[in-house]
Amino acid sequence: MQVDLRSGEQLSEAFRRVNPQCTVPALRTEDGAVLTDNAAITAYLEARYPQPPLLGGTPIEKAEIASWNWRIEFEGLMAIAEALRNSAPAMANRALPGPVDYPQIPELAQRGLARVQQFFATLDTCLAGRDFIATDRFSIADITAVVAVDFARVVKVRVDERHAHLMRWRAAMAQRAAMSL
Ligand SMILES: N[C@@H](CCC(=O)N[C@@H](CS)C(=O)NCC(=O)O)C(=O)O
Repeated sequence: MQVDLRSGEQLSEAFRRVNPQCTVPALRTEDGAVLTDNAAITAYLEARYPQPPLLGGTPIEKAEIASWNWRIEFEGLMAIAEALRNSAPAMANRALPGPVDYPQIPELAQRGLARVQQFFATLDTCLAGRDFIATDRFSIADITAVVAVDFARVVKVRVDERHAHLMRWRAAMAQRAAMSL
């Protein structure tokens, strides 16, 4: 099911019946459960389809990947959302996702932008001398980071020559078969 966020379909009665939190993504599993958080969907899919492991193999790999994935969500995706949602006229009163309206706080948009710049610098430092973000293998952290780096375009932040490692990594990610689906 496609949900058009621009026209507010996530707030419709039909979608509220699927996910009362009015957010995407939502995944209905084969046995009818509805999972409404990225973390839950990721955990379910890894358990259901364990190969290749995207959440790590060894205990320390699992920990490193969980740590980086959380940082990318918190320092990257949430910073972008903070910048966008507190400034875009189309999101007036929609500063947070969900069924409750919240007004924009312009200062949070400014802070969000600063955090996005810092996030790009953090990823660039992380990728110096390595091919993947969390471990020496491709993981969910790389997937989340591709989404975050690309999504930053909505607040006009792009990878440039200040981020040589990040640029190399993003070009390598583009070569992966799944990226051209
Ligand atoms: N609980 C969800 C929240 C995801 C989320 O915030 N989704 C945003 C789009 S990326 C959304 O549904 N926004 C709806 C809105 O802006 O009203 C998760 O962690 O996966």
